[in-house]
Amino acid sequence: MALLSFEKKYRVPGGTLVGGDLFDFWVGPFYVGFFGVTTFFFAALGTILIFYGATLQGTWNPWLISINPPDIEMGLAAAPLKEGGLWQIITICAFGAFISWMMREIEISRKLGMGLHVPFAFGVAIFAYATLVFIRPVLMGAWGHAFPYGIWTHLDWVNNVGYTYGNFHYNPAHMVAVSFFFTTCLALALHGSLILSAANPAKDETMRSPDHEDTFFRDFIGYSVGPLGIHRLGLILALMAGFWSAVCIVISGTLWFDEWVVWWDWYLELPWWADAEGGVNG
Ligand code: UQ2
Repeated sequence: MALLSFEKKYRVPGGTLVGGDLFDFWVGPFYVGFFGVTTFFFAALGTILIFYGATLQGTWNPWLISINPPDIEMGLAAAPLKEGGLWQIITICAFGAFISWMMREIEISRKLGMGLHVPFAFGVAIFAYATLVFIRPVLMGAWGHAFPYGIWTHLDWVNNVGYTYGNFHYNPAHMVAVSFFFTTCLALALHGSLILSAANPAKDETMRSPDHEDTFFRDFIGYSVGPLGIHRLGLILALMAGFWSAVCIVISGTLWFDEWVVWWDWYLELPWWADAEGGVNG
């Protein structure tokens, strides 16, 4: 079905969670909905407050603008506007916008009778953000443990927090997360190249079918995960990358306080070589 006639058929009232028919309309290509309005409100307010923070800071250099959380000494209190309060309100705006955006995805999915995979996946991204600016700071007792909203300052934050735990790459959950990121790249590179090799034929050549795609991998490695399976695999790999990223940072400073390399001492302390000559107890 041509896109325009499809949209005419499916752009019908209903499926909304909040607001009934009130915001159940489109502006150009965009569905609005109650959550489109709230997304716009929070995104606009948050952006204006970032610009206000830049004027307080006295720079318009985009690399240097930074909205900083309150000092650690302020704990979990509500801070004065110019001492981290701006960061707190901007964080609330960010959550408002992100959650509204996810709710809008849910409404659109409902309207079209689709699964909720897209909003669920976005929810994992929101969870990872929440881990950094809410869950971990609350567990550690201060908003000052959250990261600053600045292009260079957030890089400094990642660097400094990483080195607080020695070489952060020894964090086992970080290892798992990185492995998922790379495996996601592997899966997408395989998938993208396979699809293009079959579905984007040269001029005057014929398109190949999903059977060709399956057969390529069965010939190649004796196994094909299948045209639906590759998308299940891709989604789970990507979500696991985000999930384990959140785990690796939330355990740093809450469950584990030492350098991450020390965590591996359990390996050296395994009884069958700990007491041997040259072992940790030997
Ligand atoms: C596949 C298949 C696809 C694909 C890809 C594969 C026809 C169009 C890429 C091959 C993928 C495999 C064997 C899994 C690799 C495992 C990891 C962890 C990367 O079989 O079905 O559909 O796109």
